[in-house]
Amino acid sequence: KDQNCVDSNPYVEENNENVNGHVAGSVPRGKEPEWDDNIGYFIKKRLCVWCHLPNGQWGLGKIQETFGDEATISLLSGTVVKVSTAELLPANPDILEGVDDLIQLSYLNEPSVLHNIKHRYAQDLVYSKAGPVLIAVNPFKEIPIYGNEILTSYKQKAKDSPHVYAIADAAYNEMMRDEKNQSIIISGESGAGKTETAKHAMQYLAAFGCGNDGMEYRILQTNCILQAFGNAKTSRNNNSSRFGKLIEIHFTPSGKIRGAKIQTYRLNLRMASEYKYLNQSECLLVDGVDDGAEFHKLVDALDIVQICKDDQEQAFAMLAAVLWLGNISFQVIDNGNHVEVLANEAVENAARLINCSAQDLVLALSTHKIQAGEDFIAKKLTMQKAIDRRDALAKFIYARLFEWLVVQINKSVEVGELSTGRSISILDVYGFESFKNNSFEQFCINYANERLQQHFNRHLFKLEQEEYEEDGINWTKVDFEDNQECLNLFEKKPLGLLSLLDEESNIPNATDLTFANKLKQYFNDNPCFKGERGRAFGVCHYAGEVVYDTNGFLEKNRDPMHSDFIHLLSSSGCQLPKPASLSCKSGGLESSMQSVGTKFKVDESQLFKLMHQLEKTTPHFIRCIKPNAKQFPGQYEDDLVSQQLRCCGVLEVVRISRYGYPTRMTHQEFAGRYGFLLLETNVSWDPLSMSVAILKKFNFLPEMYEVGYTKVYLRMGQEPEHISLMLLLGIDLNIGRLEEQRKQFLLGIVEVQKYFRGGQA
Ligand code: AD9
Ligand code: MG
Repeated sequence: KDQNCVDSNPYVEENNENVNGHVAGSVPRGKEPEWDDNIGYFIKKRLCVWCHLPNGQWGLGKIQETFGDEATISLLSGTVVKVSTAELLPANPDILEGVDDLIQLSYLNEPSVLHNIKHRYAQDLVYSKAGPVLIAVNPFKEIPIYGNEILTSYKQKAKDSPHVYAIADAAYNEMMRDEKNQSIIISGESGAGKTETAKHAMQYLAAFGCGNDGMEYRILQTNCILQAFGNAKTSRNNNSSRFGKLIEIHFTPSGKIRGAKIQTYRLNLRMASEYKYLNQSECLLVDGVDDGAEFHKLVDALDIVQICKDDQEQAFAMLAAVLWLGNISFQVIDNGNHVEVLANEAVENAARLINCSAQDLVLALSTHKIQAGEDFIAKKLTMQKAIDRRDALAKFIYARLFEWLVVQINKSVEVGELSTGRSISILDVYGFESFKNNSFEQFCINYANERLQQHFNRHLFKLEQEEYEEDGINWTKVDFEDNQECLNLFEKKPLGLLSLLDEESNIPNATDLTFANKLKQYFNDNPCFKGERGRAFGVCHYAGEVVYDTNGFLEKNRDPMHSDFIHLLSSSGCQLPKPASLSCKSGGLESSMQSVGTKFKVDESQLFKLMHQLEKTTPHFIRCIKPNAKQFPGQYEDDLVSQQLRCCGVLEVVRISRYGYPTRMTHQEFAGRYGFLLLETNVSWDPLSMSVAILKKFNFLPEMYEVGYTKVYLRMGQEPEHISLMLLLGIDLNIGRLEEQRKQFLLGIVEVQKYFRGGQA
């Protein structure tokens, strides 16, 4: 590398605008003039800028003049506005409009990224790349980009535009090539399209991994069953998964599907507001959904995965028991202090279906056993406690039923001895959540996401750095500001949020308020923690700050299953899912019930197991984006999208990827493409020497490139002086210049044509 070719260009554009207000990493760089210094260049060249308008939106326009800190902008809409220069961000040249991969944008700022995704979305291009990550924006309508034909063209590499098929294909190929397990990690908020994306990925794998035994067909059918029992209509998604799922698909050495294994995570039965018995939602029909037809599909799927008719009958009987439980009501006695169960058909039916006596059920629902010396006495419950109990029992039975189904399905698609290095796991989990009111559920979900994010960061850096090292280039390791500190806040023992929550949950007189106060006392100085008023506290997550209300934290974290319940069900001989099969392999119903109890808690061990499993795979990431809250096609709400992009760290990823060397070409490619620009004859004609000669000739700044054994590595953000080469590379604002020249050239042709037409006329 020639150290003498440093030139003093004032326009080293390094795109370090920062949307989140912090710099993601520190990278050795050369001169780095502020964007302010570049404004003059933008005025001179009449280049477009984004300006933050008083209404909170971003407007695209050109700077007319600047005066001190104020700039006059003429918006493309025709209006002229005056804004502070601090509210301006550079826009990308037209030629970069709608690029496949955000990494290609010369300017990586929030409006540019939003605009790019929006521009693509308007043309039904719902997939884009953010470096190695696939972004999938939910179209909320059928678009003709799936099915066998398209699938085949991805397989044959006839198509390479961003697509979930391309991700599945990469996972499959890497598995075959490296004999290493792969994972496809799909995240995004509720309704963003995770489950649909997971299904498309499975379809792709099933199509190319199909053998002769129909196993792939059976695996696809599992979606239908789990969805029927595990999804519900919520205010955010008509078909919302109430469980997280990891499906591991195993392949033979020749790449055929052998079988699969499904694990589910925390069935979210605690969000009662979203999941109460059926009629309270006042919504029993969903447009475009034919429940009868769906039910037939379900029964077919149950047949295909070989759940026998008897078991199917019993599964539906258990559903009925849950519904009857919901109809049980209470009446007050003892001057309104306590309640007893109203004897009616609901009690009879529920008891019959659970297979216990009505009397036992009544006792379990309306009384609480407490120990008095050697004896237990039954104490009557208050109305609220009785209602909570009834609902807890219904949720519990439903959770058992669902678990039983997963066990049955796994039996049907069992792999036998697990192969190593030939599996692809697809993870469909809930993404980061930040609402106006955040409770225990968000606390658990965001903690899990904090862990996944760390997995994501580590992987991203590791991959990059390994390649650089192998190719022998100077690579100062990027110290990425990772989220370890936030994870420590959660996980440290004994002084972490989770330990303290467990501790407080076990203190008899503790309340949510005492818990919140304890946190404030211990974490006052922790930069990731923010004490808020009353019962609230804030956590600075990687995706932004979230304020949690501790109301209900202790109760939700405690084991909700009272011993009387366990007793009731274990002595009931409850019909379906037969207690024996219910309890999986380990012990009886009682032990499995306790494990469900603990599953409602923040389940660290489950998360650790999942992370451990994922860490052994090569990950592929998909971030799903929900373009509007109404589930309508064709609507793109800027605010909603930008909030999600921030939450899933898309901008960070692109930024990280660009701190490295996003443009890599083998010396053959590089020399082949630009060698003709070398007019000198004294260059030796081996590709590496030619690469070096090209870089020298065009005065590349030394900090902007590296020459490896096999490739040339270029950073983003080259400056106008390097026009010809960088134009050809197509990665910078130089492209704008090329575009200008092209426009001039085309205009010239038009003029010539006009001239001739005029002449003929
Ligand atoms: V939740 O966290 O489980 O509540 P998901 O899984 O992220 O959520 P889901 O996949 O269920 O969302 O998608 C929601 C709806 O969006 C689907 O029911 C479809 O109607 C719609 N959708 C999602 N992806 C696509 C797609 N690729 N093409 C067409 C889609 N419609
Ligand atoms: Mg889902």
